[in-house]
Amino acid sequence: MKLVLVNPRNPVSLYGDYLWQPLALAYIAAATPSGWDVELIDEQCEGQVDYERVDADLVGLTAFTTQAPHAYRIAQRLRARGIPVVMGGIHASMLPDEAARYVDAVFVGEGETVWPQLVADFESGNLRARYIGPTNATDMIRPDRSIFAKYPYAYASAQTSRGCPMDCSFCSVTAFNGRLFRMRDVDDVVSELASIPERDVILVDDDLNGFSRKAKERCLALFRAMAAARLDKQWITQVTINFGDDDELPRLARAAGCVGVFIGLESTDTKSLTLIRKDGTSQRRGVPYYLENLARIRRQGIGVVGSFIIGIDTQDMNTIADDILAFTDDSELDGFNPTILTPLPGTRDYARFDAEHRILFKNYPDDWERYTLAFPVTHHDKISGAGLMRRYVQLLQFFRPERIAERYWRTHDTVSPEAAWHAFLWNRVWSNYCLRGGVYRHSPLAAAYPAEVPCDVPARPVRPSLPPNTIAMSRPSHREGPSLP
Ligand code: B12
Ligand code: SF4
Repeated sequence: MKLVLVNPRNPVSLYGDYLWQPLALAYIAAATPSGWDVELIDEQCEGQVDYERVDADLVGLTAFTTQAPHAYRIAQRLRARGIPVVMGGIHASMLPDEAARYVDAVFVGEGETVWPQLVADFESGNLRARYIGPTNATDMIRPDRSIFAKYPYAYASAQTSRGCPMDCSFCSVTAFNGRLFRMRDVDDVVSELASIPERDVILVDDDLNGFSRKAKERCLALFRAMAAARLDKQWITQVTINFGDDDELPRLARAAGCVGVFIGLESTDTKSLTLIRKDGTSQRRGVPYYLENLARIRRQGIGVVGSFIIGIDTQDMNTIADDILAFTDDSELDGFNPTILTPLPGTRDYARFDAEHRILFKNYPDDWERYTLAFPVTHHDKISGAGLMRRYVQLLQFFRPERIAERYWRTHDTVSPEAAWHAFLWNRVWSNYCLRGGVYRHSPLAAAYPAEVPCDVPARPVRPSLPPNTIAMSRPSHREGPSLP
């Protein structure tokens, strides 16, 4: 019997170049009974796939929300050929009734424990319409990464914890994975990492360091064990800003191979951090807290990608883009993840915007393709959709190629060469996104970029990389740039 697992392409692809192994499907592959052949089709790597030629007894689809409409089209094509389709992942878990209209079985929740039952039901001709996996399991099986061998991913992926105790209003993690922060056994994680041949790894945890003392202790133990095992990895992950509360976590993380962290900073004003319910210290202290902690993390040789949201009700829409860009300068942020507030299914933001009748695009499922986080889908009293897009394009100035080169060398000289490389990969993907498949490809901004940012170390700018303070004073303003659409 043959199982084909599909990661559908995001049609308004956020990433021109896909770098990361979709770990969920390796867990499903591992949970599949022996005797089955398992093959992965990752459209993010393949582009167009001819589903008339796909040979399978059963197909498993995964999808983020923006991928869902395309996933449904794939299901229709396969089912027309008599191939049964199961869909799981975050979107199907949040909206199982919608998914049920397009597939034979919907899988809600985490897959490992209940997938073998689904396969057994399928083998006996009793496939049910819905399966529910638990989201409180603490034991995790090892993913079967052999399915990734056919694609040239830049990062292997692994996971050391699940769940998040916070409940930020825009995020679906707590609704999906639960509030319980579930931590894997340290030795098990280290031995799994040791079995990964690739040097570069993304730990796809929602929040590697968590918020409790217990979570921090586990993190310290994990880093010590990773360092002692001399894994020789360069890894990146997501943490929360409290990762930089003292030197200890970042110092040990670096010794364990950490080269970059992604942090949701979200906004530069404390009112907005309160509205979206970030952690208490961020709500209270905001930017000064961010600056202190980012400096502490970067001092240890770890680069930081900061994620921001525009379109929060309490933000000043006249200044927010300038404020965020000024923060990227002041903090010397190595990489950037700008987003527009988007009510994703299952989140508190979705419930609120919907109750206030402010969601503009509700022709579902097709309109889910607009929920890229780079396109305004809600109504605001203070700013029009076009205005919000202009602000967003303004933020994209961060990715101007000459700035990517300048930033690469600044991170190289002041943080670490490894941090520079990994932040560059992130920024490069985003630059290509501005240029190619993205929703902003028709903006005059795109014309100001070269056709593609090559995947090579950028040439050192003629102006030598300056020490941080001097750069801050002499760097050209982000506000200079091509005129906005
Ligand atoms: C790592 C990560 C990334 C990484 C890598 C993603 C990748 N390679 O797939 C990067 C940084 C690239 C990324 C980018 C984005 N991400 Co992201 N990301 C995550 C994160 C933290 C973990 C995902 C993961 O790999 N988990 C580990 C695996 C094992 O868990 P899992 O995916 O849940 O899979 C289990 C179950 O869902 C189920 N399952 C999954 N698929 C299937 C299929 C079948 C057939 C079955 C039976 C079961 C099943 O079984 C699996 C094993 O238990 C999640 C948060 C989360 N908890 O999901 C956000 C999350 C998925 N991301 C999210 C978003 C919004 C984005 C971006 C759009 C953000 C942005 N603009 O920057 C982009 C879009 C990327 C794209 N595809 O175009 C949202 C998606 C919400 C939604 N409704 O779509 C999430 C949920 C976070 C949030 N804020 O709510 N992301
Ligand atoms: S945004 Fe981060 S801290 Fe907030 S709930 Fe989601 S995973 Fe947790």
